[in-house]
Amino acid sequence: MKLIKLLTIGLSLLLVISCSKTDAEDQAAVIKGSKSAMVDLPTMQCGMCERAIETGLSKVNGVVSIDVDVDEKNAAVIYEAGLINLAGIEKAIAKLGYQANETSADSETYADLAKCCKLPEDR
Ligand SMILES: [Cu+2]
Repeated sequence: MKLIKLLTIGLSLLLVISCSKTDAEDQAAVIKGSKSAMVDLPTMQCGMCERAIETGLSKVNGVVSIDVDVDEKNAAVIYEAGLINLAGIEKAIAKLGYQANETSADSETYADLAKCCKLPEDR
């Protein structure tokens, strides 16, 4: 009886250890495959732009995180290299109506942006 109880405890302990090991391995894989990049956002104007870009990009598959700096007009992006690349990120930002590095903003989306989010000459 005592042996069975000991065996059960040992087995469940082993299960817990192996489970937590898998989690750690998964996490390591995510960190290993992720890259970071700075993206210039020369046409962004205000906090509304910041929210629009952060919200829009956080929904894009492969984007781990995005931190937009309004004053510096750029964004720090962390992404899964196996799921998306920098060109894909630039394209996703352009689709939201903003220039990303050398990738021009989608003109239709740009036209629909709030006045304060457009370049001063387009207001
Ligand atoms: Cu704006």
